[in-house]
Amino acid sequence: DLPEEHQMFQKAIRDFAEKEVSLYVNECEDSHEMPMELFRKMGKLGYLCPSYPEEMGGGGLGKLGDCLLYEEVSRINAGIAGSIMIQGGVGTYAIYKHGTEKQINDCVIPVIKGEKITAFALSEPNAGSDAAALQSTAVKNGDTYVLNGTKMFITCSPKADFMIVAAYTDKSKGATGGVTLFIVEKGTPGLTVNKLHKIAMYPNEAGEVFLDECRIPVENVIGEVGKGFRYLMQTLAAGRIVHSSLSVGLAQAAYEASLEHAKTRVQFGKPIGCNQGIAFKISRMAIDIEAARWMTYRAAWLLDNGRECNTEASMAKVMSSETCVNIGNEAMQIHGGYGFMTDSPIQRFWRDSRTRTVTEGTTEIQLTVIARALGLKPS
Ligand code: COS
Repeated sequence: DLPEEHQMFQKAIRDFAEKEVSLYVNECEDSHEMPMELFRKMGKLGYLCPSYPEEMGGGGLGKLGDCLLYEEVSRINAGIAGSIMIQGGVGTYAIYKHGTEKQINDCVIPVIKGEKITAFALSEPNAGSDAAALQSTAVKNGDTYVLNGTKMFITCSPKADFMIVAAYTDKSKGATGGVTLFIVEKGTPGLTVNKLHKIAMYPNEAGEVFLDECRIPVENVIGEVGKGFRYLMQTLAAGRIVHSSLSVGLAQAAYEASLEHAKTRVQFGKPIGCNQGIAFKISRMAIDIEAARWMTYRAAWLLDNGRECNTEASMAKVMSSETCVNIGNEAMQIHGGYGFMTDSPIQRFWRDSRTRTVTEGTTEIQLTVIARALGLKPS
């Protein structure tokens, strides 16, 4: 079982998601915008960042708490869950772990309260899976750094009040010695964001971020200069765990709809679930969700207990995202023509689920991480 306090939180957040998050689904799916009002509401209730300590306004529930939140919100809407996930996840994690007290007060705490929005700007047009290939640069000039570069597919960037930006401060030292993380605030001269248009996860707004001679005070360096790539890897491992919980929640939604349809849709004089072909699909869904959920919780538990979790995070990511894609696909098959209708949630589950094996580190990257841990060197 989950610990008692986590069970209580799970119950509360499930109730909140069903009653409150559901109110924003149609509006966000139509507008392709994040629900800013919901963020503020959740911040006030202390629901936005359950992993952070209570003294900071969080729930003190560790990554396992984050997983429960994203799973329940994703069961209602994966796009909204995706935007929330950035806030207590990759968008603040490096500041929380390595930032100064001032950075935590100025950035992390307002995010926990739902007063500020953050984004995590790592990927670039030529640096997706190959994170070390990033080309953004930061050159020290007196008490500022001058940042130049382009960031791609940056979730929440169109609404971000600040973002964590990765750039090379010294290319000659390679990624592990030459990358530094910065806090770049909205309104910084030279910073522009161009909203991108996607086929899925509509409320999870994404943008292309341009940094043109952006002057950033040295106080906005996160942690130590040159340690950024290590912080990124740490951020991504934790990010893979919570990403998994979002996949579990979305798969759960598609499974529940499919189970209901299998019981109520009558063809040839009996519910379609009486056909072995359909019943077995539903059984498979139940098995895969069970496995993905517990792999995700276990990876979160390892992280919360200070244990090594890189491999388990990648394993959970592969299991949960592939489960989600498969279940999204099978849900479409089970629902037949009804699933294709734009007012059906099934087409949304199908579209949203397809993103899971691509975002936050592709399946191929996770398999590479796992293979390396097994002593193999796939190239
Ligand atoms: N915590 C702290 N440090 C970590 C770490 C973690 N969880 N994981 C790795 N590191 C360290 C390593 O120990 C290594 O340090 P040393 O050089 O001192 O040994 C350093 O970080 C670099 O790790 P690695 O050697 O594995 O780096 P690579 O360049 O070989 O990384 C992969 C290759 C593919 C793993 C990396 O580029 C990656 O994760 N790519 C996917 C990026 C991604 O997910 N993009 C989507 C982002 S959407 S938010």
